[in-house]
Amino acid sequence: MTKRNDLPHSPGPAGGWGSLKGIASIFGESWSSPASIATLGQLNKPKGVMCVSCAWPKPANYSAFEFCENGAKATLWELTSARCTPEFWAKDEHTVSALRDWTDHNLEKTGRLTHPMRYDAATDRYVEVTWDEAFAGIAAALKPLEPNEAVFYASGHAGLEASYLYALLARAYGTNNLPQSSNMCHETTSVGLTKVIGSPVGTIVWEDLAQADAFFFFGQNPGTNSPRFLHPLKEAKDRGAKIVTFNPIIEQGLVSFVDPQSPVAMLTGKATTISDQYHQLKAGGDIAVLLGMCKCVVEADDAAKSAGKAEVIDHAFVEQHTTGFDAFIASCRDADWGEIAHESGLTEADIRAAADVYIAAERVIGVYGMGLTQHAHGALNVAMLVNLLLLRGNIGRPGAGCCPVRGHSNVQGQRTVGIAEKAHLVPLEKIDDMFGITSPRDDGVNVVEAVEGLIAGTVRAFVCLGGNLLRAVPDQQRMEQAWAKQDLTVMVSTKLNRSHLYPGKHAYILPCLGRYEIDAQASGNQSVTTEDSFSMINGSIGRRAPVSEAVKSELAIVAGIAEAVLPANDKLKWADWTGDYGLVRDLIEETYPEDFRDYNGRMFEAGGFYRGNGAHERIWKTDSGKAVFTTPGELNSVGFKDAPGRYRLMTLRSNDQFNTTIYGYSDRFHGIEGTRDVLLMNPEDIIAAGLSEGQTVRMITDTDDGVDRQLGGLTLTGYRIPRGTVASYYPECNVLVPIGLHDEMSKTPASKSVPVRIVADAVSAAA
Ligand SMILES: Nc1nc2c(c(=O)[nH]1)N[C@H]1C(S)=C(S)[C@@H](COP(=O)(O)OP(=O)(O)OC[C@H]3O[C@@H](n4cnc5c(=O)[nH]c(N)nc54)[C@H](O)[C@@H]3O)O[C@H]1N2
Ligand SMILES: Nc1nc2c(c(=O)[nH]1)N[C@H]1C(S)=C(S)[C@@H](COP(=O)(O)OP(=O)(O)OC[C@H]3O[C@@H](n4cnc5c(=O)[nH]c(N)nc54)[C@H](O)[C@@H]3O)O[C@H]1N2
Ligand SMILES: [Mo]
Repeated sequence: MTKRNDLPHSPGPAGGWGSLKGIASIFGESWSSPASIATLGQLNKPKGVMCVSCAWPKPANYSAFEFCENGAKATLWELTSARCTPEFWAKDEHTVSALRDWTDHNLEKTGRLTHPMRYDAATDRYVEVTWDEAFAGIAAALKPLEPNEAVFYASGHAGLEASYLYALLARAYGTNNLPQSSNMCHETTSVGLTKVIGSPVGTIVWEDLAQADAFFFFGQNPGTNSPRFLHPLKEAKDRGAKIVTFNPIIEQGLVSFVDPQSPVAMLTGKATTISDQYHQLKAGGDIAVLLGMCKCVVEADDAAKSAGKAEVIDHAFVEQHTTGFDAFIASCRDADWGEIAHESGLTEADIRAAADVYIAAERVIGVYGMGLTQHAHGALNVAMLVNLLLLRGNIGRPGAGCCPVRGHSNVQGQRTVGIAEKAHLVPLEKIDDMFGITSPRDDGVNVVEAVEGLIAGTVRAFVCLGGNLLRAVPDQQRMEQAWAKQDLTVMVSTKLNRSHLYPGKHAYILPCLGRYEIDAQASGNQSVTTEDSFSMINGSIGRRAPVSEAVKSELAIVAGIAEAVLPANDKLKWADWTGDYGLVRDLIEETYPEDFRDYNGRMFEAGGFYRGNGAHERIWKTDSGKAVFTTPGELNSVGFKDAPGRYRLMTLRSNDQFNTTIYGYSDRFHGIEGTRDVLLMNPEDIIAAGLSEGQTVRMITDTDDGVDRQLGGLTLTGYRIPRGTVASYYPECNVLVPIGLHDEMSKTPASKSVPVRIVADAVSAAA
């Protein structure tokens, strides 16, 4: 049942002195200036600056330091004093081909990009251009294309104002090809949750955290990925709430936490135990676990009924608010414990113990992340968690709900303001009316379809508002070849990354201001807004000097491209909008009046203003107008059959990275230091496979689609992980993920269950 952390590597608690050391090492590594420490003090507070790291909400009652280890790292990394200037590119050894041998870490460590650059094929390097030349060059390459041959990608960094205009640019140009980083992330939520509760986003708000009696964590790792979550969790534990975790590996933040903001805790080292139960299920085993837990709830309800006790299932809620109940509970009754145990890797007793906590709690929050979304049946994972919550009416009342934890700081908001490849999600008629354009009505491509289009040669131009798509997507090797065949690649970026190193025929790097910098425009210094995981909108004001006079804001870059590419149109006032972002917020409010009422007036409210969410009020915007119970057609979320020698690979994040940005090589929570080239495997599996710890191994993707996918040079490391499941780092493993392996409903790549074989490296090299 409750499993202690007795793995060979024994990291200290999350938070505590370890986190301060982690921050200090980035400070040294990125050569941030001492003044950047002052910026940390302004993070996530009203009229401060919203952290560029994750989308965890900002409490209205903030503390003196409302930032975490990773927010501090992201901030210091962006505020580095290193600069990647035109002189960098002029050095003999810095050809684009040579830079492909650099690590992700070293590429970004060259510092902030300072000047717009154009790729020069003759010398194989980027050379400086003026902004006007860059915009004219981009327009010349885009204009001859069929609009659907171009893709406008966004990573979830840019604020709501720039994002709204970016979507407008794409539609006025003629395409809904607006994929976003969430296509690799929580698209499973956007599609799967909408289907069952009619909301594409989580249903809880900040106050619910303080009222929940129990939290269930399925595949989300707050210690690394949303560390400020640990504070409300600690408070919940202090008042007696229970936490139950399902995760194939031990994540330290879910084990124990020392609050770095508590002097007593820091000096005494007194850690709070986070999880009361920690269940190490197999990767892909969540459907079985959730079915087992629901089975226990149904049994308990039956027993209560026959004993004349209070019901366990909230039948009044089920009756009034849901559909599909009868079929679902029939599947619970039919479910076989032997199968559940086999599919989950847990015992019946483990699952019953978790269900006991669920049943005893009046108010429950179900938290999840990539461990549920990045699977072939990811949407079913999400629907199963919703089933569990619906049984006891745990959605749409105080202290209860569904809490997908989002990644990038504005990833959710970008979707809210129109960065969407699905036409029906956007009020196109209204937009056409407002701007005198004709938006296309056909759906655009998501990330997987964009990659397929690249490989097929039907996508010929890519504009990227942030991100490092080439490194983030599956089938990376095939992508590199396809990416460089395009007519045009445009990257709006803050730092150098691998996506810059496979330039199309025409290629531009456009450096932008970061959120911490002063954004001076015609009407004065501008602020921007973002939306967090709880649908709260927050204003953010940059106060630091720009990295270089030659960089532009993201909004100004979008407007610059638009002016060069689009025909003249009196209603598209790019120059006015660039001069005053408040005008763009007025447009957003006009387009989405319910969500953004009095936008300019409310943007600096403490904790942000709430955009609202039907499911939070028990208004279900589903086809049936009710919340939906889903009868599972599968018992695991994996898209392939088990076979001898075939393992389920889950791709990991370290606490020393933010996605493809690798801050360093110290993953103290996983106990891995100095390298990322490791393969974590159960010691019994290592022996059974005839391998030995410390040996160098190679992973080979075990599919028969005719594509050879391999990754070698990995040190085999014995680890406390269930048999049959192995783990290694993202993004390095992306060469192994087939583009065709994705959630069936949303096409989110199945990065948490990739079928692999493992061989000794030398053997395979000789083969
Ligand atoms: N420091 C840091 N912070 C980040 C990021 C980062 O890279 N670094 N990335 C940001 C982004 S974009 C995102 S989307 C979020 C991601 O944050 P998370 O959603 O937490 O994502 P991961 O760490 O990829 O995976 C979450 C957990 O799922 C577990 N897991 C894997 N497979 C399974 C499974 O089959 N079942 C269950 N139950 N668990 C499983 C893993 O062990 C891991 O602990 O974080 C954001 N914040
Ligand atoms: N195997 C595997 N693959 C995965 C995942 C996984 O868990 N496993 N996770 C997936 C997930 S959840 C996500 S979200 C994607 C991430 O995919 P992306 O969002 O495309 O990638 P990032 O690494 O976040 O992008 C980093 C780059 O963004 C740029 N940047 C940083 N800040 C800014 C800014 O303020 N403005 C602009 N314009 N640019 C900026 C910098 O140039 C930096 O190099 O990867 C996905 N891929
Ligand atoms: Mo993400």
